[in-house]
Amino acid sequence: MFEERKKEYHQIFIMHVGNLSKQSSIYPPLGLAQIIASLEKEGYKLEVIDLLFDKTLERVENLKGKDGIYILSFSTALVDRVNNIIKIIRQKDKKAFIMGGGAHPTAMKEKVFEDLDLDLIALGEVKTNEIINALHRKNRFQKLSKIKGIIYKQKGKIKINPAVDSWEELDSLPIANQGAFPLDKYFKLKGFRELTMISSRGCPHRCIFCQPILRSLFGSKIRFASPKKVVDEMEYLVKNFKIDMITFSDDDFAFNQNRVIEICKELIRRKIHVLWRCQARVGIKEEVLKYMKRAGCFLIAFGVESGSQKILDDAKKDLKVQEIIDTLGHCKKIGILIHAYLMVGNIGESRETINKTILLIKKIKPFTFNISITTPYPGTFIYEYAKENNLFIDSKWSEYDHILNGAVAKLSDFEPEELYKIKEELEKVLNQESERYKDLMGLLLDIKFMSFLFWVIIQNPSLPFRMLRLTFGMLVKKGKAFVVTNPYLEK
Ligand code: B12
Ligand code: SF4
Repeated sequence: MFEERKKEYHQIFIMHVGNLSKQSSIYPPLGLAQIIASLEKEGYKLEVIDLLFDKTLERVENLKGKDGIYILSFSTALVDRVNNIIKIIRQKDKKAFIMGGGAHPTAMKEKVFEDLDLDLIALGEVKTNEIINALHRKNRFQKLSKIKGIIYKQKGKIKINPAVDSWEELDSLPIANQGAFPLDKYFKLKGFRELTMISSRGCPHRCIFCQPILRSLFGSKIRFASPKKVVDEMEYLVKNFKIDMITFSDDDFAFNQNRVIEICKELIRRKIHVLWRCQARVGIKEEVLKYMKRAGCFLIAFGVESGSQKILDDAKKDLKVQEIIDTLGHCKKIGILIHAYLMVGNIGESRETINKTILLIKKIKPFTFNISITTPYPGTFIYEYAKENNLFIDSKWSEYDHILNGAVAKLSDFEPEELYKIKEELEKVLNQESERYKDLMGLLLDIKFMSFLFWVIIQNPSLPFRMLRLTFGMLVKKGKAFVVTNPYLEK
């Protein structure tokens, strides 16, 4: 079979289209790294083009692709850049087959073809191997017509295939090949060696600013990698890339708390000493938090969002303000640092609800934070709400970034300019209320944590220098450095 494919071999380009000057966090892209690993496993040779560090698109202009297959993955904020990239590819490679996937194409479906001259889009977790195999056959369109979850153009006509109805077990996937990207550039830019992992896919919750796009990406059920597979991958990252820390990208790492305990036990049993952090929903039990700390988890990021119960209820967060106070209080007691994701400008936001958020900040005192302006991304319930109620302000796709921009619709009492001011006001309160030095001292005085750190440093002797620089940077930048890790960000 492979021989047959080799005869009609196409060059395959994997393109990371990120934009350094417009991106708050910098990581090698996990979705593409996963695709690379799967294609390499099938024997395909790939050209990986990381455009993140390129201000201009000169490298795309210099590409020598002929009859190439181009794989792009992007969120809404990147649409304008993707558009420019596609235009250049079309000029250079007349027979190019350009495909896109990730959050934006999945949300927009066939409407994406109105903005972008793509040949095919993948809705969520589609098996890229099947598409590439089909493209290597003479009767490619006949083969494509059998693949679920794709929309493609055939002689200018849009063909919509049925949706994906079964998803792969995470344990059967190869480890994402993050090493295919220029990791040293990433590490140098950030000042520390950090990679991401994802140990579960999907989120069954129903928050209106986030769903149902996640269900379209990964299905409505949450899938988990087994504790063994998770720890195998952590060990692989430690051994191969000498990393300082691992950040889990799972939407809710602790959805299954027994699994978290099993992962921690496995890490402890195999004596794997690595620092890690994750994001999770409020509600993790104290016992689980204790295991996490013992196994190297030093920070948890929580979707706190608002101190107003009404805002939380209207956003269908299924969360009580008191639960936030309790879980974050347990973290403080146990000595796990807290990162709080907060939002301003949700539907119904008013001076009164902002004051409630300020009261909550005064209680939870997070170590670090970020505040986003509620952004109705395509594929979310609030996007539909904003559309139906004519609330959108005329914005470019590149402004759909809840951290760096975001006020693309008037969802609340506040005008966009007022939201930026409120964001600044909350930042001030967060910095005043934070107990950063106390939280850090807590870690330094924790004998068990320090002996864990001792073993981490034995394996990674240059870590203390980077840790000091990171901590110093974070204290100077007042709590935002963990999130805004990109010094080249355009203000
Ligand atoms: C982790 C994460 C990040 C990390 C990424 C770290 C990393 N190492 O990649 C960081 C912090 C960098 C990030 C940044 C942003 N993010 Co983000 N992020 C996520 C999160 C939680 C997980 C992404 C992930 O790693 N998934 C795991 C991988 C394996 O899946 P995947 O990327 O979807 O790829 C798979 C499939 O989709 C498919 N696929 C993907 N591309 C393609 C292409 C082709 C051709 C094919 C065939 C298949 C295919 O195959 C892949 C393997 O199975 C998602 C929510 C979610 N659960 O998806 C939000 C999410 C994608 N992010 C979102 C947003 C808004 C952003 C930011 C704009 C916000 C911000 N300012 O931080 C920026 C955008 C940055 C940019 N310029 O693109 C939104 C996107 C909404 C939208 N319509 O755009 C999401 C959906 C969250 C949400 N619900 O709002 N993010
Ligand atoms: S905001 Fe978090 S909890 Fe809510 S649906 Fe999205 S990922 Fe799940």
